[in-house]
Amino acid sequence: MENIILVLGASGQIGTELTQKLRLVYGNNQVIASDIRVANEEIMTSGPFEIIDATNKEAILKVIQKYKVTQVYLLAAMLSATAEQHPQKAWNLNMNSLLAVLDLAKEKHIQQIYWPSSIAVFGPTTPKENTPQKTVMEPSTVYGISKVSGEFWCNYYHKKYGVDIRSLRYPGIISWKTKPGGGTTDYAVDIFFKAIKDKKYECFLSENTSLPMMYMDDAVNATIQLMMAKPEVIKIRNGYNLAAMSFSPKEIASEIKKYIPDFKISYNPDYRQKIADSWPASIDDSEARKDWNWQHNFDLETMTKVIIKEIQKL
Ligand code: AKB
Repeated sequence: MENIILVLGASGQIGTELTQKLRLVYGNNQVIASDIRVANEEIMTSGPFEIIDATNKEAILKVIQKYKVTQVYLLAAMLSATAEQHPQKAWNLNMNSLLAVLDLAKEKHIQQIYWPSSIAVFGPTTPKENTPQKTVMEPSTVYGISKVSGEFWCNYYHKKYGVDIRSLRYPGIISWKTKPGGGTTDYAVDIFFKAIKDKKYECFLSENTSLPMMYMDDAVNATIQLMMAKPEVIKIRNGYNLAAMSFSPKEIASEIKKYIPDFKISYNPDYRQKIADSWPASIDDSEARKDWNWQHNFDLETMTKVIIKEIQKL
């Protein structure tokens, strides 16, 4: 049976690029993009688009039935920094959307789900370096609480109802096509735009705050690779650790200086520093590498080179 894919949250940072790649892989008309707001021009015109509130199970079901959807990628979410400002809204969006999609799979309307977890499932009591797959998960953020709870729900629906749910604990995702919104790792995107435009950047994290990060291309490839893997190789149903690189604001700034020598960074940590301090500095993703052959392609050096080149062309 052919795959018909629905992407919920296709206007967001990851949703935009994931939808474009899925359309390349599966064909434009096999991938239905959706969001609560309109998407960019290319997403709107290259294939079907529907306005959907991802917490509205009936609205999702309508679209599933209209297009005979087999797989749902649920990318709609409120990220860590915004979630701290709007805890109830974040909980409602992040949880109700996941439970709606899990129920639709349990009721056999769809066959497979992708849902992103995050390094935010970890907290201050988690080992900070090379954080293992299975370890203490006591998040101190609203976003982290929603992600850890979501992971438990994914595991539960898989074990109890046989739902084919797959998930990755994304590190900070860095891209240049669509900007992120409301995350703690967003500085690592903004820094490129400000470096090229203003030759200076004021960072909201302190200079030595090291966090796990990944270039968008690697994140999109990992996601599609995980979804294409045979069910028997997927040993973890709550969320695979996933890693590519770790760096601090000071380290990315010095990499950028190789291309923009007069670039200056200054530091003015705000409430997001506390969030970053509660997260791991590096991640052990050996289970993903072992189970479904995950490999990253970009490190800080290669990613910086590509992003600077691409932003300069804009
Ligand atoms: C955030 O900063 O909130 C996200 C994440 C690490 O999940 N990028």
